[in-house]
Amino acid sequence: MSSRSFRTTAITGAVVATVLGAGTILVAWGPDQGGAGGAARLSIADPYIPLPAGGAMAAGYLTVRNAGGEDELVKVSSPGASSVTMHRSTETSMESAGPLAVPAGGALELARGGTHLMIMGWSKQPALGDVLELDLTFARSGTIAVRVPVKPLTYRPGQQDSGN
Ligand SMILES: [Cu+2]
Repeated sequence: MSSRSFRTTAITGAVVATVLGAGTILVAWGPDQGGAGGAARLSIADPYIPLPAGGAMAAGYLTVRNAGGEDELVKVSSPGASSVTMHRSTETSMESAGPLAVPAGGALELARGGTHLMIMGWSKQPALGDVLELDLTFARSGTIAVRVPVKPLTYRPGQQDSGN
C-alpha cells in the first residue's frame, strides 16, 4: 500500500458503468438537487477489498463521487469487522486520517498508495468472492451502506472481472 508505483488516475465513466453492472452502487439524493452550494449528491464507485494475504488486516478502496455540494466522510464501520479506520499512506508508512473532504462536484478517492480504509477484527476471515458491508457516515448525507466485494490481491478497478 505504500508503493508509489500504483496509479491513482481519475475514475472514468467507463469504469463507473462497469460497477453499475455489478449492482454495488447506492445513491443518496439530498432534498436539494441544486448546484455546488446545495445538498451533497453522493454515489460510490469501484468499492473493493484486496484479499488479505492471511493477515489480520485488509485495505478497502472506493471512490465517493459527488454531484452536489460539499460533504465530509467522518466515520466508517462494518457489521463484519470490529474496526474500520481511515488511513493515509506516507512515503514510508501510514497514519490515521479523517474526516475526509468530499468536494462539491468532485470526488474523494480512496486508492492504492493514497488515502484508504484499514479493516481489522474480522468476525470471519474474508475469502475471495465474499462481500463485506461498509457503512460510510457523512457529515451531511448520513450513512450510506456499501457492499464491498473481496477481490484478488492484484485486482485493479476497471480490469476485466468475471467474479460477478
Ligand atoms: Cu493503512
